[in-house]
Amino acid sequence: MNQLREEGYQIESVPRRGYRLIEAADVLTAAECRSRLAHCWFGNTVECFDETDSTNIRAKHLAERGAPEGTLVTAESQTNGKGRRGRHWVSPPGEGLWFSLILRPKIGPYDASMLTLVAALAVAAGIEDVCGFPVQIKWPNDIVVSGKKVVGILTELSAEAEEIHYVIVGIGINVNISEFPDEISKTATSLYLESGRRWKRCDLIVAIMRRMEEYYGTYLKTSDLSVLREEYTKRLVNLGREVRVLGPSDEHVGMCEGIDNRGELLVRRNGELETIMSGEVSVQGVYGYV
Ligand code: BT5
Repeated sequence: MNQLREEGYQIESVPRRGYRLIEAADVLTAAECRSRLAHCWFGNTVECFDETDSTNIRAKHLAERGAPEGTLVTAESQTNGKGRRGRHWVSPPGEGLWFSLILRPKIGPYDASMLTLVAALAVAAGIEDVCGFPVQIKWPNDIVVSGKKVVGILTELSAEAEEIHYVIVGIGINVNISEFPDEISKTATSLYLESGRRWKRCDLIVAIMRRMEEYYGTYLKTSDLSVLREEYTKRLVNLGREVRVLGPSDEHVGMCEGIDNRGELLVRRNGELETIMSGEVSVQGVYGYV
């Protein structure tokens, strides 16, 4: 009984009769993911870690050893969760979804940045399938609810000049987190905080894998976002707002007019329309995070 309680099951002792299970724990197991994704190509191979440094690092090791496209790696907690450009990703145990997916697309390395936008669309649609409330995308890789970040995506690539070996799409979702550290408490939120109810993480990961397979298939037909652009633009929180574009050496402000077929952000500045590539810059709202 103590072992089950430690794993998160809520168990009540009933005098003279034994024990009663009050609430099943929200445990994420490889067996459950695999069986619920049986008809899906994504999730064909699943590894669930209890604690690990970063699921992107684990997925990378598996990819180097030949793991197939669609391999899914999850962790209950990460000690070295990674954001972009060396930033840290807060990944406490049991309350979030921290996972990575291995892809092996036959596209050129320069097209890989679009996969972050494809993943953002799939995660947004998967969350809506399960939770039923609308979520938006902050270009290129954040999902936001009520103007706060609920998901971050980190896409990493191993490639030669013309050929991709593999892509790791790392996704962090704040599912049932009720409190954040001070440094992100103003900009971060969770599905629980936004809805007042707890969500089963396996339901979410299954919905997202299904959507990912669908949107990835659509993307591969053209190797660009021509088909997905309209849907992405509908979800784009930056659309029609002033954005601050922070480059490596300068920063400027312009009006966001959407994305182009390559997923670059269209920003109008002094009458001129410029395209912003995601690798080089960060984009913020003029008055805060969005
Ligand atoms: C990201 O970076 O948003 C990408 C995050 C990817 C995390 C996943 S978890 C599974 C996989 N394994 C990994 O090691 N990583 C991936 P970026 O856009 O650079 O945003 C990072 C910034 O978000 C930080 O500097 C904080 O300000 C903020 N942040 C950190 N943890 C957060 C959280 N849990 N929720 C919301 N914001 C957070």
